[in-house]
Amino acid sequence: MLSPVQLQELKKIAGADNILDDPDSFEKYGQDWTRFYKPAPSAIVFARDPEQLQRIVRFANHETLALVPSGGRTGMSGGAIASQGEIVVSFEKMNRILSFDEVDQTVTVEPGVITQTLQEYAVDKELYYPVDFASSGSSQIGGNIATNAGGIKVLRYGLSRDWVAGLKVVTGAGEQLELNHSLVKNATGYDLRHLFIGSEGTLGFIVEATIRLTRLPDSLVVTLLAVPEMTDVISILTEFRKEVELTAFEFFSDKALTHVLRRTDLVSPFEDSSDYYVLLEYENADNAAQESAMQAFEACVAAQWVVDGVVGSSQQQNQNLWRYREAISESITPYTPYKNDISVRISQVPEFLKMIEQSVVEQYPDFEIVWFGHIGDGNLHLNILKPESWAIEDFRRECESVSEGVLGIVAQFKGSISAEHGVGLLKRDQLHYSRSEHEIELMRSLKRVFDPNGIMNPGKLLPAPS
Ligand code: 2HG
Ligand code: ZN
Repeated sequence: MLSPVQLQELKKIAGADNILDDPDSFEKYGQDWTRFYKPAPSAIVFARDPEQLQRIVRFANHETLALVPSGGRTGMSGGAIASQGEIVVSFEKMNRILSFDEVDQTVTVEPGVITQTLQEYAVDKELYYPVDFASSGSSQIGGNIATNAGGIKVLRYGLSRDWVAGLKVVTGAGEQLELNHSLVKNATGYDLRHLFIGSEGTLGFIVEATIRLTRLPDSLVVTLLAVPEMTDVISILTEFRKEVELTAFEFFSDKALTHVLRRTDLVSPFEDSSDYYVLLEYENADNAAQESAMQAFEACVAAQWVVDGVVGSSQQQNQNLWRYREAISESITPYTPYKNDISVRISQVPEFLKMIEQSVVEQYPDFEIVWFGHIGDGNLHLNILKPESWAIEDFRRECESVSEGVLGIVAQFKGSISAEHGVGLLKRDQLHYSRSEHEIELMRSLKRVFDPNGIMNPGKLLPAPS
C-alpha cells in the first residue's frame, strides 16, 4: 500500500500528470477481463519512456512496493489484476510505432501499440502481422508478448513468441537490457528474450519490441462445416491438410453458436443444426486450392464426419463466417464463465476429448458447458457458465474443485493447463498439473535473478513454495 508521502514522491519521479489515484481509475486499470477479483490498486502510473520507468522501478525497490504491468487488460487469467494495493504501470501512453525496416521486414514498437494498429500498419507496408485474436482491437503488443498470446492463426504462423525479433526490457532490479538486437542468427548462449516472452510481468517490463512481419497471404477462403461428432474433428483436419495449406482450423459447439445468435445479428448458418462446427481457412494460391479443398470436403462427407458445409464467396462472407467463431467469448461473458484453456498434442486430441467430455458431463451436471477453440493446434476452450443464482465466489470455488478432474486428465496427457491465456492468479495454483515441482523451483530462482526484491507482479504465475 502506498502512503501519502510515497505517493508524493512517486509523482515527483514519474511526473504528476502520469499518475491517477481516483476510485474510477482504480476500477478501470486495476483489472483485466477476469471477473473473479476485486480491483484495489493504490495508484496508476503511466510509463512514458524507459528511463522514467527505470526511476519508478528503483523507487519501488527502495520502498518495496509491488508493481503490476498493464497493457490492454484483455487477459483472462488475472495476470493484470491489482487487488492488493499494488501500483499499476500502464503502457497506454507508450503507443508509438518507432521505425520500420523494409529489408529486415521488421517494425519496432512501444509496448502500448494496439495489436490491430500493428496489423494495419503491416498491411500499409504490403506485409502481414499474423498473430490475431478477437481482442485485437484492444490488446497491446507488450501484453501479447508478456503472455505469449496465440489466437486463431497459430496452426500456420505460430504464437507471439515466433514474431519477436528483439526486445528492450527493464528488469525488476531496474536494469535496461537489449535482447537479441533483432538478429536472425545469434548463437551466443542463453536467449534471455525468450525468458521475458510469457513471463507475465514477473521478471520486468517490456519497453520496446521489434516484430517480424511476413508476406501478405493470397486470397483466403473460409469454410464452415457441420460436424455431428466432436471426436471426428482431427480426422477432418488431417483430410484437409492433405489438400490445402490451412491458416486456421477452429471448432465450436452448437451451444456456443446459440449464444452468438442470441447476442448478435447473425442468422443460423445451416438449416439443420449440428452438435459441432468446424471453421477452417486456407490460402487459395493461384485459385487452385479451392478444388483440392472440395475433394477433402467430399471425402469427409463420404466418411460421415461432415454433414453440411458453406464456403465464403466474398471477403464480406468470410468475415461473417469468422464472426460465428470470434463472437463466442463475448457472447458468453454475461454468464461470468469459468475458463479452462487447455491443450494437448494434436494427435492426442480425439482420445483426450473423449475422456474430457465424459469427465465434464459427470462433474458439472448442473452447469452449462460451452466448448470451442483452436482445435487444429490442440487448444480447447472449455467455458463453464455461472447459473444466475450462484454467487461468483461459490461458483469459482466449485469450478476449481471440479476442474481437478479435467486438469488431472490434462496432466495424464502431458498437456497444458493454459495454452494461450497465461497463468496469472487464476491458474497459479494449478501450475503443478503442467510443470514439475523442480521446474517451478527453477522458475522461482530465475525470478530472484531478475527481480531480487519480488516487486514485479507478485503472486502471479508462480505458486508460493509449500
Ligand atoms: C478465443 O479463442 C479467446 O476466442 C477467448 O482465446 C477464449 O473466452 C475464451 O475462453
Ligand atoms: Zn483462444
